[in-house]
Amino acid sequence: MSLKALTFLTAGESHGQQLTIVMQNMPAGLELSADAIDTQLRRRPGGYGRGGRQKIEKDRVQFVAGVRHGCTLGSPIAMVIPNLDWANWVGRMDVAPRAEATPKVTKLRPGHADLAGVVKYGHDDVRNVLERASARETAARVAAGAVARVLLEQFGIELRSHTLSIGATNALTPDWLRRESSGSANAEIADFWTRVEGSEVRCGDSDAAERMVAEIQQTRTAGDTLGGVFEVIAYNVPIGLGSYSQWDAKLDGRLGAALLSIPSIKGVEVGDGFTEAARRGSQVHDVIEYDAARGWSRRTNNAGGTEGGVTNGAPLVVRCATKPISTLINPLPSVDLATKDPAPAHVERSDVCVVPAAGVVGEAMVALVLADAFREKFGGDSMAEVRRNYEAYVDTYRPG
Ligand code: EPS
Repeated sequence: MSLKALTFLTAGESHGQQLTIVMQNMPAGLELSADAIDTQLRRRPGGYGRGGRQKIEKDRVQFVAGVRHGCTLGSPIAMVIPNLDWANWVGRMDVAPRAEATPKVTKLRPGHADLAGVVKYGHDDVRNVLERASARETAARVAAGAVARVLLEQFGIELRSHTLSIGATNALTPDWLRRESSGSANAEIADFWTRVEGSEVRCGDSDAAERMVAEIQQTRTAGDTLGGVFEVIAYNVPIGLGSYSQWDAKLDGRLGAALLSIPSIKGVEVGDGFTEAARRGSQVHDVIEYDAARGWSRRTNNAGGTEGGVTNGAPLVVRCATKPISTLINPLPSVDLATKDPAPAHVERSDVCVVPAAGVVGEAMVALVLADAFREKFGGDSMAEVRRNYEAYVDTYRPG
């Protein structure tokens, strides 16, 4: 495996004291504030279909290393996000040994990491698995992704995400959204994203959004859960991130791995992915054009911004299929770990649908992959050095 240029680690249990994030190899001299991270954290817990936990948490980051006077130092960056719900779990989630026994979770939930986790780690309490397998961890990813995003924004890269479907309800999405090389510079595209950010299911098709909310309501009443599909688009990505030279350098593979690591994500496609399989090559490949004023461009963007595992200058487009989450209020039949007798699965406060939140997490993971590939391509220890390297390279193909 190649050494990653930008690395990050997260730690923390869902009902533990805090989430902790450590990032390595961000350049020095990047302006970074807790506000920039909190702005992204605020986008994740919203979304119709979340459970009671989101009323408790007010995710805010604290930088504890790597930043001084509002600027990165080039040393590892450490951040923490306190879990406000922890106060309600003191005792049950104590780090120190406990005299009195804590009730164990033993009824295994199909679809969660419960069974595989207890067998793998030798636990007799499913809580020891579910606390870390919980999607609470994605708050840490959004914080790391927000740091990556601050770097990318310095070079005009914009990241967006929206919901394409929830359950059986599909949104109609204009094709120009994925074709234009600029996000906020285009008024129609900017309007679409404003609508998405204002939608409680993060969907730019207002009719479909209403039907999605209704479907979530019906599903909640039935004690069930719902999945869906979201799309992430990155605008203004330079040509040349990733490489065809080695299997693990290919950007598509890196995106796939990063996105599939998000809890509940069971499928990823780049560009038109699965629908391309049924079309002829002449209908799929994006015709190349050159214009002295615009430089390189494509008539279409079916490839979703990568060819040969390398970005090609078109918007990067990835879609993720999210399975319905696995804690059901109307539980599926299962087995009790302690007795091996049949028992309904464990029921714990949870969400009905997390697709809108998952889109925000998807954006964060795409930001981290792009920032890693960006650091790999342009190197540099300080922002001034990164910028020199970036400008000199982009000048080799930029028109004018
Ligand atoms: C989750 C279960 C719920 C979610 C949680 C993920 O938490 P709780 O068990 O505390 O009600 O709300 O997501 C978050 C806490 C979050 O911040 O996204 C699970 O089992 O994965």
